[in-house]
Amino acid sequence: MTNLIIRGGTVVNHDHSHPADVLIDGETIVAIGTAIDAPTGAQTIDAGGCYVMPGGIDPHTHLEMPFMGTVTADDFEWGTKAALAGGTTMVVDFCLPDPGQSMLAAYQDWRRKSEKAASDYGFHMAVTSWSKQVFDEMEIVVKTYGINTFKHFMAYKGALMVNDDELYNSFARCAHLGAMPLVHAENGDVVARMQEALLGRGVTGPEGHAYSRPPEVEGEATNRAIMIADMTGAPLYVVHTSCREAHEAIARARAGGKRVYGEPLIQHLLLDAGEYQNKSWNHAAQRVMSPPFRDKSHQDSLWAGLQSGSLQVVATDHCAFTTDQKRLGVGDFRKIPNGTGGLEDRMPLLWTAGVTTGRLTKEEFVAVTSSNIARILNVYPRKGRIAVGSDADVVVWDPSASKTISAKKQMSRIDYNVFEGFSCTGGPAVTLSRGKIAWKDGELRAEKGDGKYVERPPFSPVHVANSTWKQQTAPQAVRRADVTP
Ligand code: DUC
Ligand code: ZN
Ligand code: ZN
Ligand code: ZN
Repeated sequence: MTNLIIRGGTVVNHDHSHPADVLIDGETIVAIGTAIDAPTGAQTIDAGGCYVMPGGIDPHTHLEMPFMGTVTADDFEWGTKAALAGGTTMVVDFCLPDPGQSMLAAYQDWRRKSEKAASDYGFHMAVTSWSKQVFDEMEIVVKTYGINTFKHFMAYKGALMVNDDELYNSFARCAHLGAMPLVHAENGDVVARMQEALLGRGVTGPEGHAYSRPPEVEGEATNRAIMIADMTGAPLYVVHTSCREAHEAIARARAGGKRVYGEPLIQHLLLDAGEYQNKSWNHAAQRVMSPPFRDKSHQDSLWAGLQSGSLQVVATDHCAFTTDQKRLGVGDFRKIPNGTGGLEDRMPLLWTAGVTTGRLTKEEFVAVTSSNIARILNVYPRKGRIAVGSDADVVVWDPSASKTISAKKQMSRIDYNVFEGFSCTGGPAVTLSRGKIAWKDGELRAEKGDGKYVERPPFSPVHVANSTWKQQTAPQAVRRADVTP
């Protein structure tokens, strides 16, 4: 096994920073300290002036995913190469069965597609319908596949959307299995009504997408999911929290003792609804995603949530489509494939907009890009910490690095970048993926297939035992909702 020593940097974890060298043996961190003797032949990385941080974890990607009549343009190879180039060493992708399709078949399909991954990766499983088969397969997904999270779409009516009955059944099943439900929280019935009304008034362009999905539809669905999860005793993770209404619902729930987590995206933190106004059709359509970009006042709420801890994770929802793919929606905004990219840019952008401005400390940066989600997903401290025994997923972060984001230089296979022209201060000088140099001085060294599948064990039943639902009249059997198919 090769040895590697990172000398002269400042180790930054979510709770503490200190100057130290880091010794790596093979895939694992084996020593941290100020006077480490490296074994002869160990390779040295000079981290002088740099921070030595746990590699980023992006818990929300859609790689090579069939969606809205097409397939996302970044596959596991290029999506994970983009991740590594930006300091992210693990992604968690959504395994998405068609409604009625076996989860087991979808899992096999995703394992096959992900063999190309250059970084480590895991999966969430989507629940897109409810049946005895789904009920039974969820147990296999948790116990055999090492997946402890199930995603639910409350929008995309007529395709992926599940109703409240299905949510209740699936959340209760999650609670029983020690798994956690995730929700895409938008009221899909109301969105469909608004889409029809807009088209009826002749609004067909990308701006109609944003008008049809106002913050109210997200706030309502977030509240509803929180209450349903609490009644089943399940914790809840709300993906792509984009607005004040959703953030407030999450903060209120947490203040009341509920285990609810919120995940803003780097896109919603930095881009606003002006991207859809007075812009070319292509420009606006390239930025169509759900939820859409919001007014700036919502961004302030999201930043405040990251600072106070009421929101825990910054992700990307990396779901990249080319301009040609976006043009499937010319004449009807409902047909514009929803999604934007961000994997390569998440960490440099968050450092620039968060740390260099004083909004976040460097420890908070590590928390929201890596450690918090490692804990939420139950892979900590194997991932998400610079510690002896942890995987050597390390980013040597140069706070003085500078770059201007440009589609011409990106790993992503699409022909534009929603952050085109943004200047970043701070970026990865070196990214190590389980001890291997994956990115160094602007050059990608990781190879297709270097990544490993990461299993995640079920959660402690403490989450279930601590449902805050206090309806005294409900018999215990109903409260625990030991649901049957
Ligand atoms: N939102 C997107 O923009 N793309 C993928 C799915 C989603 O919920
Ligand atoms: Zn979503
Ligand atoms: Zn998504
Ligand atoms: Zn926990």
